Parts: sequence; C-alpha cells; structure tokens
Amino acid sequence: MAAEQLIKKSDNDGLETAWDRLAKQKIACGFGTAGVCCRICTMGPCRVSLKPGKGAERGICGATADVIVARNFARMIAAGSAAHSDHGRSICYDLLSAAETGDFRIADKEKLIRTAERFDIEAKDKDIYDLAHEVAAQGLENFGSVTETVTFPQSLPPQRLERWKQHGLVPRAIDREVISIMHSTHMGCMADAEALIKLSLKSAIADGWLGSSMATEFSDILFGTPQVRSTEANLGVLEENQVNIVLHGHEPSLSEMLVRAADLPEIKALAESVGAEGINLCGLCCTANEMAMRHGVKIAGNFLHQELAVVTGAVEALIVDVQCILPSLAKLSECFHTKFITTSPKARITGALHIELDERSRLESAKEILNEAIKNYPHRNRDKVFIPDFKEKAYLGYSVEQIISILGGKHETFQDKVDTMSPLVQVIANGSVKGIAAIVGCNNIRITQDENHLEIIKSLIEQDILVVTTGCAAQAAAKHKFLQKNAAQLAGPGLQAVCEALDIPPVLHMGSCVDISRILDLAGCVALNLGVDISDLPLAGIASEYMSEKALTIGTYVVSTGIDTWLGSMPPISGGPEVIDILTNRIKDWVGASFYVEENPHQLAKQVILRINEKRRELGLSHEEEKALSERITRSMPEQQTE
Ligand code: XCC
Ligand code: SF4
Repeated sequence: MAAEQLIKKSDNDGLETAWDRLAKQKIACGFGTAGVCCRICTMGPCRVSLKPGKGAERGICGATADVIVARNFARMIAAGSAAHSDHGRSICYDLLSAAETGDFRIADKEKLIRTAERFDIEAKDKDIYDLAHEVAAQGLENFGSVTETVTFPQSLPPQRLERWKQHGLVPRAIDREVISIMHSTHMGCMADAEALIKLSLKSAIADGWLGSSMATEFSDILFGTPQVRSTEANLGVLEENQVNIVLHGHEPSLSEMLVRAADLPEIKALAESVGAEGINLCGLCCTANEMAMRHGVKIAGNFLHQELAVVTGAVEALIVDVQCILPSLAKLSECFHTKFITTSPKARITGALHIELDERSRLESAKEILNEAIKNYPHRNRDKVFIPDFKEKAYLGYSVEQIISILGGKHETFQDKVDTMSPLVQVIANGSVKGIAAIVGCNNIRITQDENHLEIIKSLIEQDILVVTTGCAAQAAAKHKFLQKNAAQLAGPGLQAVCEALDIPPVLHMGSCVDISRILDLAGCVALNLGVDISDLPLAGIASEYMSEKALTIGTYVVSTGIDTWLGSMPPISGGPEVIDILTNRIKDWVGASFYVEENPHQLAKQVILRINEKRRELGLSHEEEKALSERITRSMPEQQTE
C-alpha cells in the first residue's frame, strides 16, 4: 500500500514520522487515558486513584473522579464546537463580504433563497447581494444571540426540538454554550457530572445544527453546491512532471481562491517557464473533500497521509489553513525542497513560511502562494522522489440536493424536499435498504490506517445498509474503491439493486466534517417525510478511528440528534463510572440514543446491524428472515464492552 511504501522510505532516509514518535511515547499515562487528571487550578495537578481504597479519592478541592472526568469531557466538547463553529463564522463573514466584483461571489442563488427561508427573510424583489448580506448577518446572530433564540434548519423535526426543550438541551447561542462550559468548568463551579454532560450536549447541538450547518450552507452559496463528479484518490495522484501543490486543512475559502488562481493564464505560463508540464493541485483531509466535491480536485489522502505526502519528495508546496495539521510538517519539509506555507492567523506554526490571506485581495494572496510553489519546482531533487503507484477513481459530491435530483425530486420549497424523500423511505420500508449508517471521522495512529473504516463499510453494505460518509473516513473509502459504482457488487442484493437503479455507489461521499450537517439534514427530512422523530429511524453513526476533539463533538451531537453512535476507542472517560453510565445509558431518556464503544471492527459492525434491525422492528418493518439474521448475530456476539 502507498502508506507502507512511504513509511519504509522515511525509515531508509532517516526521517521521523508520527509512527516513530508514537513508538517514543511508550505507554500512555493511565490517569490521562482515564480522564482523571485535573489541572484546572494551580493547587493541582490532582489525579485521583483508579483503584478504590488506594490513593486519593478526590482532588484537593474535593472534586470526585466523575466531576474531573466530566469537566475534562465538557472542555473537549467545547473545543470541538469552537473549531467547527469558528470555521462556520469565517464563512458567515465571507458571505457578508460577498460582492458582484469581489473575490467572493454568489455561486448558488437558489440555495441562497432557500437559506433565506430558513432565516425567515423575504427574498422576493431583493438584490441578490443585499439578500446574501442579510442572511449572513442573521447567521452571525446565532453565535451571540441577545434574545437567546437561534434559527435551526427547517429539517429539524418538531419532536426533536420538543425533546431538547424538555431536557434543557436547546442551545442559546453557539458562543454562549462554549463560554458556558469554560465558565462552569472553572475551579469551584459545576461539580455535578450530569449537569456537565448536559452542558456538553447543548454545545455539541449548537455545533452540529447551527455552526456546522451554516458552514456548509454558506459555503454552498458562495462556492457552489456539490454535484456528483469523479476524482482520483491516494498518493499516486502526485505527478512526476508537474508542480505538485498540496492543500491541507478545512476552510474552503482558501482552497477556492487557490483553485481559481491556478487556472489563470499567467500562473499556467509561469509553470511552463520553469519546465513543468502543468500545475497539479491536490488536497488532504477536509480541504480535499471540499475541493473534490466542487471541482473534482484530486485527493492525496487523509489525516495520516500528510507527512507521507512530503516524504514522496515530489511536493513543491504544502499549503495549510486550520485544524488537523501536524506541526511536524515544518521540520519534515526542511528535509526536502518542499515549502510548508501557513496561511491562517489561527494556525501559525514555527518554521513555516507564513503568507496570510489578505482580506482585501485574497486572489492576489493566492497568486503569491502559487508563485512560491511554482518557483520551487526546479529545486526538486529527482533522486529523492518516490511516488507510490496507488490511486483509485472515486465518485463523490452527494449533497442532499444531488440526492434529491437522483431520486427524481424537485426542491423549490422545503416541503418539496421532504416529499422527495418518499422513494428513499420506500426502499427502506420494503427492506431493500435496511438502514443508513454514517461512517465518519479521522485516522488515529493507534489503529492501522483505514483498516476499521474499510472493514465496517464492507460488513454493512453486505447487509444492505447504505453508507454515507464524510471526512477522513470518506477518503479511506475513496482510496479503496468503495466510492466506485461497481462497488455495488459487494453490497447485499437489496442495496445492490437500488444502487444499480440509481447509478450510485453503495457508499455516498457527502463531504467534509462540517458537512455532517448534510447528513443531519437528510435524516431530518426522512423523519419529517414519515412524520416520526429521527430517533425512530434505522440509522447509525460510526467514528471508529476518531482522534480529534471535533470528532468527539460530532459524536455527541449525532447522539443528541437521536442517532446511536459507535466509537472505535474509549474516550478519556473510563475513570468516571457515572459519566460512562450517563453517556451509554441515562442519555437514552433525554435524546433516545446513546454512545457505544467497540474496538473490534467486526463486532462493531455486528452491533450496528443488530441495532438497525431492532429499530426496523420497532418501526414495524421487520421480516421473518431479518429476525433470523439478527438472532444469528446475537448468538455470535460477546457482551458489549464499556470497560
Ligand atoms: Fe481531521 Fe477533517 Fe478527523 Fe480528518 S476527520 S482527521 S478531524 S480532517 Ni474530520
Ligand atoms: Fe485539583 Fe480541584 Fe484544582 Fe482540579 S480544581 S487541580 S481537582 S484542586
């Protein structure tokens, strides 16, 4: 595989990668792993004992293990919400600055009008840019609402909102919930695990249904709503004789400018003048997803490919914005001719060349960045180059709008959108598609890259479960042929027939991690079509290789939305028995779903299949043979592990 070959190359060349640093970490700290280390005040750090009757049972202030674990968990959720939602905020400002003659223009007018409807803004007879600015300003209100009211997407079913109201889970504003957590977890405030977890849920809900949702909607308005297109994925997309420019990070505003700049005749001419056959823009992580869905830009890989891209020796510039960027890239790039360029004031890295995107003229900044990259091409040392011969074709761009058009529906009003879900509801009802599983999230160095994602995808589609995917999981699928239409042959007969009829792969790439809001939107519309709550539907969320705080926040809002969610490793909560009980058990009473933790991908898939069949039975959809199947699986399944 591509990664194996390049890890070997890095060893031979004496380079250090994340795998080497993992080995140096030796055994992870038990207190940190269990979440029972507190350094919230300087009387500490305090750590409480993991064994009853041995060592300290409480911190110096008297905080119990559960309080410490819940406070730490809440802070992770606050950080995750802050990251996605601040990305959303940037896009709001981009929309606010959109102008007919500016760098940012309106690409999808219809989507703008539909989004205006969500915000209850009258679109008729308005200049399109005035409307855009009004929508953006309203969107920004969600961050710091004075009146403590927020505008959820129309696809949030009323039953869901009612449940949140009943349990005190409705966010007041995005920033407010993050700040609330930071305040309540300050020394000497909240000391109640349940209340702390409720704060976490509120912040996560704000992230999914507001911050991330706006990031997605407004990006579509500005840069175009994704449509189905094909691309290629894996490190083999790097080119021997072209200027390889790799974009990594998350916010589409930077990558959109670079895509546009790379197409300018003057930039192409510059590439020719240095002897290159062209410019090869490609992406890593969520930036790759954003660009691939909108422009078919090639995907160099997911999270654990970032260092390996540099190790190929063929990258002229690695350009990054925010999130999931390994600081090690600065030093690693120095071993090659590669320029490592940071662009965001939110993510400066020592040793990188920093070219900040000038707000007044972003296209000019993008040109400057490309100039640096292209002029670097003659410095490539051909003796150091190794590009692995692995790449696969992939279809992506399955936005909800595209799914609607595939289903033969229209999308003039919101009700049209809900009505359009009928064929999807039908195939679920008749059992051709047993359910839908969202496979999302990262790579985690403690797990063999992509292995869990792929195993689970394979097992689920075999059982006629349609998979929707985003983030680094989606790229794992792309690299391994699951985003090809003939992957339907690997699916069960029901799903296979549906895929063939609709000409879709059995795994639908729906975008970047903020685009999990597209999955929420789809789930909400299906629920509205059936007149039920999202928690009644045969859906599942899976993040089997997650590592970031953002991913944990996603898991938390997916559960809060009423979708059972499986994690492939235990978050740092194992030292808090009450916290475990809340997240895997008590939470069901509040939101009708809970977390599951399962390290073994086969077992995880079995549990998901079982749960989906259970949900079908509850909805009155089960058939005899399905009952037999779930019994078979139950027998071969060990007790669920919660540690
Ligand atoms: Fe990052 Fe979004 Fe995780 Fe990938 S999946 S490692 S968070 S890039 Ni979001
Ligand atoms: Fe220790 Fe309490 Fe301070 Fe945490 S807040 S470090 S448990 S004294």
